[in-house]
Amino acid sequence: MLKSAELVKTMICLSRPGTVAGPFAKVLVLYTGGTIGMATRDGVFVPMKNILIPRLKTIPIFYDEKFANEYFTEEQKHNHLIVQESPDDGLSTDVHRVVYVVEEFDPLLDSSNMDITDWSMIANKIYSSYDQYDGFVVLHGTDTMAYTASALSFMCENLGKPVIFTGSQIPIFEARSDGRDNFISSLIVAGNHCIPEVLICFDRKIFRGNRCIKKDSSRLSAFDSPNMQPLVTLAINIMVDWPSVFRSWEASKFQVHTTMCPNVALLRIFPGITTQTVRAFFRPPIEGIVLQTFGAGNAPNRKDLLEVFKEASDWGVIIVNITQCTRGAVATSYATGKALNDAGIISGSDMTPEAALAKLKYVLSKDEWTLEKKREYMGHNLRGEMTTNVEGKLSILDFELIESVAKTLCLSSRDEIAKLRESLYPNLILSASRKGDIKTLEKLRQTGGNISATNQDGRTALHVACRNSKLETVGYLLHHGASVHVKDYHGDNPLIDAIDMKNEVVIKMLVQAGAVIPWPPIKVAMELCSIVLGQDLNAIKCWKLAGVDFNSIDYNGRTALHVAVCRREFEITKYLIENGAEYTIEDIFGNTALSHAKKLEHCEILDVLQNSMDSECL
Ligand code: ASN
Repeated sequence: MLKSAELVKTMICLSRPGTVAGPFAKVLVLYTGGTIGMATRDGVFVPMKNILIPRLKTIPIFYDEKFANEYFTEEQKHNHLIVQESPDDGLSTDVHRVVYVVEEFDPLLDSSNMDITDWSMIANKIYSSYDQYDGFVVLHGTDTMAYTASALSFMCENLGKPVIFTGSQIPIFEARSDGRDNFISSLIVAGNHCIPEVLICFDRKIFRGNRCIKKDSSRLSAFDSPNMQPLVTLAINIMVDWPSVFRSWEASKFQVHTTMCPNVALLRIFPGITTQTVRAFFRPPIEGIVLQTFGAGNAPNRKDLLEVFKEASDWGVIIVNITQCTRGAVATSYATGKALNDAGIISGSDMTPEAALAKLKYVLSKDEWTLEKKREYMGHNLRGEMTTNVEGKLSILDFELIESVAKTLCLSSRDEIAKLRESLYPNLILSASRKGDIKTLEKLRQTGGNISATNQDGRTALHVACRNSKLETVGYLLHHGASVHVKDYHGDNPLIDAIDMKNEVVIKMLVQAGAVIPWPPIKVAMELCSIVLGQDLNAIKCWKLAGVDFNSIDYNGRTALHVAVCRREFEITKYLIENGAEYTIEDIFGNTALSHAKKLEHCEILDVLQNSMDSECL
């Protein structure tokens, strides 16, 4: 993997890993504290200075000693480490080995002791070394990791490189530590996958930092991202969900905003909460409150409470409503929720408390913004922290295509983007349907996409799902109101696609949803005649399931049965007869299926016709 020993030496001599191109990735590790580097003193875990790097050097995956002895200077050996190269580590050849530098904070902290000053320090460190590294790993205690990651996501403006927070539940020096896996995974991803986000890596998943909560104090899967799938899954392969990666809309340089407003609080509503308690929260110098309400954003519909909220909001306190539920978002579907909205409270959608607090601190500290702008921005998706489409609003940031087209066309206003969406969404919906990607379909639908929208050929997602036999997608579309009646430019509805694909299950689903064959009888008859010619009994059965009339006649007055008898197709004849085909229909030449059978002296077929005659007589 090494390009050449010479190149490596040059890199090390420069002592600036960021300047070297080639098969190495450069990662800066900011070690702030937390269990990962703790040891026991007097029976309790405490962060210990200067032990992490020496101990890492004794763990071969974290330190390739042979390489270091050969290429690192004595000075560099102090804090430069290199991930071990291993032929069987599952890394593909395009994954680079990682040279990393560890900077230990002083003092090292249990994360419960961290605050805004520490967040700013991390932000400043990233800023000052930004150009020299491919990515950043922050070793941090788990207790407040979601708070720090949320805060950093806002403090880092126009971030273009990965910043991955990680830590552990068991110190890295212990045999069963989860820290080794979390740390090595973070290093490899930070060095190799340019995800321009603040992330949390834990238990083989990497989440968007501002979507995380610490959900478990004892299990190794300590984090969850209840309203969003992980961005990276660390299995045999490293799978990045690229379309979900959030990217800054501004084509500006990376910068950090390190001031955060401290005057915010989290108020969790509970049954019977008194007005005095609520009033106490809203006393100066408070500037922002995250209100955690019941379910989909409801609070007691009490005049006294609403008055306090309204008064505070009128003074200029920004109040953001989020749910107490772990999963889901606030909405205004209940009168109790709507009353909050009317009192000037901003919907926080599906933000976590950690993200809502961090965002409020960030927005309130933006002195250059007016109060109106601050309020407006609290309701906007700034760093992928919230889903702004819950109430049918538009959030198209997730869709790379729209984002890049919007950028290319220099579109920025909501109206312009809405127009772009109108023209692109149908194709995105059809493409998701073709792939059977229900998740994306749902996202598109929730963001205002018309599930029955047509493409240039008049085809809908349902046409496409039927054509591609995507059973689940057909079910999803039907259950979300997709029309079974839309005809494309050939006059085909989705049922024709399903028949064409001979997918009996899909045909049944469509028929159950009210689909009917859209063709005129003459076209149906011609099709049936040609199917008989092709001896395709299965296709005939599919047409039957779709509700076809086997007595439809073509331009010569002939039915499928005429053709079946003439062609001596015994099985098909039998099937047609058993399914309502009449043998007495005369074509324009006066011939019936029966007369053909007699002329051809086809005994078996005559028997079938005879039997049917007999049963008719009974
Ligand atoms: N108390 C520790 C901390 O947050 C917990 C941990 O890291 N697992 O620093």
